Amino acid sequence: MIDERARFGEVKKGKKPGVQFKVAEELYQSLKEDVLTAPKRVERRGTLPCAFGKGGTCCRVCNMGPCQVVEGVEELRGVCGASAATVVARNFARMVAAGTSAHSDHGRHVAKLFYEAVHGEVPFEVRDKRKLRVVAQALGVDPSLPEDEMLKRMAESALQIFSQQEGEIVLTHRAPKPLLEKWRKYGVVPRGVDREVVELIHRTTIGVDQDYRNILMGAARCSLADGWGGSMVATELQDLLLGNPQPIRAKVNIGLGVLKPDHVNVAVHGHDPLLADALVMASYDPEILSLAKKVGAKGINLSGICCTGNEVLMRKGIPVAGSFIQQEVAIATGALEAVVVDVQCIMQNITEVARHFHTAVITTSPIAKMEGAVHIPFDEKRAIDVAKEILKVAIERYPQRDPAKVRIPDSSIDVVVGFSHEAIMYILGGRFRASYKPLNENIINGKIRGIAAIVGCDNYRVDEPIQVELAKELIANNVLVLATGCSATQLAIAGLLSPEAAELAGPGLREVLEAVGCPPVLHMGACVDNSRILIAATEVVHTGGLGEDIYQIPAVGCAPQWMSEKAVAIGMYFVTSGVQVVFGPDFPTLGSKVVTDFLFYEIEKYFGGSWRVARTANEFANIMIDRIDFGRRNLGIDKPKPRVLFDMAMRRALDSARYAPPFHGLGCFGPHTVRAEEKQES
Ligand code: BF8
Repeated sequence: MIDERARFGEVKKGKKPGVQFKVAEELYQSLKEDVLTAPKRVERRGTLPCAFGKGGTCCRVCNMGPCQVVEGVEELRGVCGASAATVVARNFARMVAAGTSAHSDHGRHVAKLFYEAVHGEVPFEVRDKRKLRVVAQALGVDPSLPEDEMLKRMAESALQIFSQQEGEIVLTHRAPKPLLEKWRKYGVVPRGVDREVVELIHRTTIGVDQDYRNILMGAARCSLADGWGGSMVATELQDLLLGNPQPIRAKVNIGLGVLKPDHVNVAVHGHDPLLADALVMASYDPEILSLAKKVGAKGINLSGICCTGNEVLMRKGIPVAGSFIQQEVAIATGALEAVVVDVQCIMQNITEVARHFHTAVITTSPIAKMEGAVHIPFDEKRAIDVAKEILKVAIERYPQRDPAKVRIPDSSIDVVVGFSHEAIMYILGGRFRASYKPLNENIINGKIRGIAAIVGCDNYRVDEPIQVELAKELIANNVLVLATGCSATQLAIAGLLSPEAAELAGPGLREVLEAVGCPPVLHMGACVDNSRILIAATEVVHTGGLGEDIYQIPAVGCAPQWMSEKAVAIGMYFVTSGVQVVFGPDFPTLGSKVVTDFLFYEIEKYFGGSWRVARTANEFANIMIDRIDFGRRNLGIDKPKPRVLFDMAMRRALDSARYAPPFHGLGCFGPHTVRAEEKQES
C-alpha cells in the first residue's frame, strides 16, 4: 500500500548534498563560498519541503485561505467545507493541466511553424519525406493527395488539435481500438488541447467540481490531450521539419570533448529544438567563424542542456553537457561564453551563477524573460540571422574568459542515441524487414522479459541517481529499458547508452542486443518524445502476440526523481493509456488516502494502468518487474525466470566498458548509424 514515509519528502535538516553532486562539488569549487547554488540552497534552507504542499492538502484557490486540510478531521476541512479528497484531487489535476499546457504550448508553436513553413512564410521545409505520409494519415489527411495540398491540410489539422472545441483529437485514433473504446465509454477522449486545459483549470476553482473521482477523470482527459495531442504534434512535426532521429554516436557529460577549451562554447538550454537547429546552422557560417577566429577561438562549439540538449543530441549528435541538475555546473566550468535559453526547466539561479563568470545568459522567448539576462527574441522568419546575432554576443564574451577559472573535467562519455520509434523498428526488425515482430517474438519467447521506460527529471532534493541502479537491475533481469528526458542523460553519463553495456544484461536480453549491436537503454528523446513510447506501444500491439491493448504488454514506466508538473501530466497519460507508472521518491496525493487509492487501484479498472510510489532503486525494480511478470502471466507467456541481483562484479564491468574500444555489432555500427561529425558536416 502507500508508503507513508514518502509523505514528508526526502531531505533531512542540514543535510549535505549526496553522491549525485560529486562531480558538481568539484566544479562548484570555482565559485566563491557565498554564491548560492541550488545544492547549497537545499543545504542552507535547512527545512523539509512543506508537508501540506507535498501531500497535496494545501488549498489556495480562494482568499478565505490558504487552508491546510487534514483527511478525516472534520474541523480541518477548508473554510468552504472542501474535503482533503477534493483539495488533493484539485491540486493533482492542476499539475496535470500545467504540464499539459507546457508540452502543448510547445506543440502549438511547432504546428504554427509547420503551417508557416508549408505556406512559404518561414525558411523551414519538410526534411523527412519518408515519414510525411504516415503523419498525414495520423492527422486524418488523405496521403494520396498532391504533396502541396497534403501539407497544407496537415498544417490545418495540426492547429485544430489545439483549437477544436468538440469531437475527438484525431491523433487519439492512433491508439489501439479497445483503448479508444474505453476512453469513449468513460468520457475521457479529449476534444481539443486548449479546451481540456481551460476546462480543468475552471473545474478546480472554488466552488466547481467537488467530486474527487470526477476531477481525476477530468485530469485523465486533459492528460490524453497532452500525450495523444500536444506532445505528439510536437514530436511528429519536429521530426518532419528537423529530421527523424536515427542512431547516432555522440558524447555526453560536462567534460572535454563536450566543452572545448579553445572554442567559443555555447550551450542551448530549454525545450525548443528549432532555435537550437538554427544555432547549429549559424555556427558553420563563414562570417561567424571568421569573427570567432578574430578573437582567438578555433570555432564555435555547441552543447545542450535538458531537453533541448536531448533534441539536438538525437538529431544532430550535438553533445549534451548535462541534465536539469547540471545547468549551474555547466556554467561553473568557466568555459561557457553563453547559455541560450527558451522555455521550461530553466532555473532562475543560472543568472546568479553566470554573474560570477563571463557567461551571457541569453533569453529568446517573449514568455520567458529573466532578470540579469540579455534578451534576443527568436523570430523563425529570420532564424539564421537571429542565431548569428546570438553567436556574436557569445564571441564577444570569449576574450573575457578568465583562464584561471576554467575547469573542464575529463569526464565525457560516448553514447549511441537516436532511437525514435521508427529507428527501433528498423534496428530490432533488421535492415530488410523493419518491423516490431522480432521484438514481440523475443518478448514472447522470454529472451526479453519486458519493457521499462525510465523517464522524467532529476531533482536536487534526491541524493542518489536512482535511475542508474534501477536500470542496471532491470537490464540484468532481461528488461529492455527506454529512456527520455533528464533520466536519459543520467543513464547516458553512467555509460548505459553504449552497446558495450549490453554485457550487463541478462543472458536473453544480451543475446538480442549483441545481435543488433544496441545499448540496453534506448534513448528516445526529450520529454515531449514520450509520445514516441505511446506510438511504439501501439505498434507492439498491432504487430500481434502481446494482446490487443497497451495494458496487456509486459511493460511499465517510471519517473524516479520527478520534479516538474510536466512529469505528472506524462505519468497520467501513460496511466490512462494502460501503463503502470511508478513515481519517486514521493507522490503528490499522499495527503488523501481515497484519492491515492483511486489513482493507485480504482483507475486500473477503467484503463488498465495505475500509479505506484517507490523510494529506492530496489523498490522501483520490485514493483516494475512484478508488473512485467503479471503481464506475462496474463498473456500466458510466463516462464520461471529467477530474479538476479546486480552485483559488484557487473558494476565493475560497466566501469571498464566505458573505456573499452568503441562500438560493435550490426545495428548500431551498420550503415544507418551516423557519426556526429559526419552528420554535422552534411
Ligand atoms: O521536459 S525531464 S527536468 S528538462 S521536465 Fe525538465 Fe524534467 Fe528534465 Fe525536459 Ni522533462
